[in-house]
Amino acid sequence: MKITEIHVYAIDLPVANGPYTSSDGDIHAVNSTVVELISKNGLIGYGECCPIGPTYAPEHTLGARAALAQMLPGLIGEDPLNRHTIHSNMESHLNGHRYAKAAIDIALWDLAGKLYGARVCDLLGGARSEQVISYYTTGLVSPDDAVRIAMEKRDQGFKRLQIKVGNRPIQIDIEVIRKVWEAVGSDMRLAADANRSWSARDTIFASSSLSGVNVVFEQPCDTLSEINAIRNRIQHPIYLDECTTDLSIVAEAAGSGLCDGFGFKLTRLDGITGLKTARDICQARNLPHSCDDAWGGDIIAAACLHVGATVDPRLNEGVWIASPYIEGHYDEQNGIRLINGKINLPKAPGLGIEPDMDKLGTPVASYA
Ligand code: 0XW
Ligand code: MG
Repeated sequence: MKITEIHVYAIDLPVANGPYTSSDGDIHAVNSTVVELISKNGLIGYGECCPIGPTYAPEHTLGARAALAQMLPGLIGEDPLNRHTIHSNMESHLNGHRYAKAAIDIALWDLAGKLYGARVCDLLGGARSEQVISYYTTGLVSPDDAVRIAMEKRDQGFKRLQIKVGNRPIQIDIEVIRKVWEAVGSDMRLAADANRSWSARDTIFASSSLSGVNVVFEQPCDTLSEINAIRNRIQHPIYLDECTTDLSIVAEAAGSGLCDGFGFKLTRLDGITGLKTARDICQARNLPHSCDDAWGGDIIAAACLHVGATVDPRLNEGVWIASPYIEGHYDEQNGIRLINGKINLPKAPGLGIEPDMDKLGTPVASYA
């Protein structure tokens, strides 16, 4: 089998009910990139890459498109079932830019599933459940709004809440976390995500002020060195997110006890191939983790979901998807939907998403 055509699409995803807020700033719209891989026998695989603006992480939209333009011509004629060869091929054309490689990787899994007549979750070892747990993110809001959102989401069925904090006086962050804990603490697992913005000093202060409050600190500081320096000076569990820029760091952090869990990002870790390895590293060390991405439409959501469905339920922190912030779906019938804190796995082979090509529009680049 050979790849005969590749098309790249750019899709505007305005943030509905927005803006989406975090310590990295307000997001009003994102622009996603969809990759369509067509094989000689007519099978099609879809992948996607959707950085959330240029400040959350080094990944950014135009970087993804430039990286794809660098790699895609070299993939024509390759066997889409041989992921190892394709990853080597991508490495031979471009160092780094895992998020763009991830879009191709996702499309390869989708295509392989369609060829074998299996869902991606089945290729990954099998779904633990047909309904995968999710979690909700409050945004960077006032203590009263955070409590209101927490109670609303608890009542809707969410069992986990990520409270956005940072980039404001630490006393406000402490108040937000404490009030949410007092309102829903025993009903929901809580994480406070500063998205790198707390100093080591503020993290130590927050931890001592929140003694007895059952909350995980997700990516409190910017660098691994800062986190390492305060690791034994704080009482709260630490999860890494933005620092996990490759599998080597995941293996190092898991193996050395630098953290107590992870908020993984699918496209930061090379796609489904990398995220499943991260899943297995966590299984070996009993480390809880989520299977998220920064943003994205139905294709990213489905890819996260298929991996998330295979995570040991003891360790599963859920799959975060952007769908509450996106109007409509690439695939109106099978699009990934969040219902009462859970997400149903699609039934069809591959990712189970067949985008409406009218919604993807005209390709911004094509290779044959
Ligand atoms: C809540 N998320 C999974 C989505 C946003 O893009 C950021 C992220 C996080 O945990 O940092
Ligand atoms: Mg995070």
